[in-house]
Amino acid sequence: MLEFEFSALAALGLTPVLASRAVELDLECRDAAELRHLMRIVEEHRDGVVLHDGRPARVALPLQRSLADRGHALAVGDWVLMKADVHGDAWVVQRVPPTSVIARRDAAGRRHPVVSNVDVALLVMGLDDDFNARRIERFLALVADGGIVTAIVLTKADVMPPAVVAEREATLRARLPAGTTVIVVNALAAHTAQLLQPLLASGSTVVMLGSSGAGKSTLTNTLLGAAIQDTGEVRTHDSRGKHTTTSRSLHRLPGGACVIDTPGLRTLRPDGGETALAGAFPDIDALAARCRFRDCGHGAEPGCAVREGVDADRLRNFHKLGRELRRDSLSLLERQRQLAAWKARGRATRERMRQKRGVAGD
Ligand SMILES: Nc1nc2c(ncn2[C@@H]2O[C@H](COP(=O)(O)OP(=O)(O)O)[C@@H](O)[C@H]2O)c(=O)[nH]1
Ligand SMILES: [Mg+2]
Ligand SMILES: [Zn+2]
Repeated sequence: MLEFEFSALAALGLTPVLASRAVELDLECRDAAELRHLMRIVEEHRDGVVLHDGRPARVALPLQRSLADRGHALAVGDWVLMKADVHGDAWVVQRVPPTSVIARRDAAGRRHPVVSNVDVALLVMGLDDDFNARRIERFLALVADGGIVTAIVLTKADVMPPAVVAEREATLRARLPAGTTVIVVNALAAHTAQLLQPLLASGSTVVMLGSSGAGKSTLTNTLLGAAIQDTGEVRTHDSRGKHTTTSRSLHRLPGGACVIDTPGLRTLRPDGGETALAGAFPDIDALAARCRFRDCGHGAEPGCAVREGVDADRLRNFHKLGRELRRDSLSLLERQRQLAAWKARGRATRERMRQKRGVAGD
């Protein structure tokens, strides 16, 4: 039996789709009479999670196993079914299939979810030495797959000379497809919350992504109107922040949206194949139709409309990300083949053992 109050949870980002998925999942649970609660994960730690009522919970082993088998894991933002045991300890027993997932791959090609059930992604980048157009394109590829509204937030406009701010903003706007939202802010200033208001609809979930020191936690605090998230001093010689935010966490804003602050992602490799790439580079996708050759690789081919119409460094980054994505999906296939081979070998060994025992027993 599932207990939840829709209107109360809607303020935390619960949608009708997620609620009906939760009800379905509850009906599938073996013990129909057992009381389960619909909860959202707001923090993630090594040994468990924190639920939206502040309660720490551990993840039941069967769920851990079934998620791992499918290459999934729980993330902040996930809706889950929780039950309390006889000691009153909370256990996460089911995960409601999320409506959106942002995942990255590590250097070995393994997939790691970053956050679930997100409506808006704010790609936060400093206008200081943190500024890097290629990295923004990488972040755009990271979030391109899930129907997530994306805005680029350029911070530290207050500490940079106005000419540099203007030049960097213009560079980015010229390079990215028209219609990309770019907002220039001082993350410390209270009025920045008003600038971002159109992206913070009540009941929606917003995630802050960006490298360490970019101003994600500062922005989170400004939106919250309170110093909740730790912010770090930046080492002055290279603008890199220390990793002060160690786990992702979800907060409710006064205006009714939820915001998820994240630590800087060290290895930022987008997940998802060619669709993520096409989603992040819609201009290239559109121009490709006008290339002379239908199978144009936008390399050295004559009559390439992409090479003509797209910033050269952007095109180089597109090719680089494409190579990475293909390599990752290849190594994933390779791992799946290995796993299948191990399983088959295990089955064969068990079969031999059984036959041996059978022979011995005769
Ligand atoms: N002056 C100024 N400082 C900022 C701005 N954004 C971030 N900072 C500072 O940069 C440092 C790193 O910010 P933090 O929010 O911890 O970065 P995070 O790693 O992305 O969470 C902190 O000392 C902030 O005060 C900004 O827009 N203007
Ligand atoms: Mg932080
Ligand atoms: Zn071409």
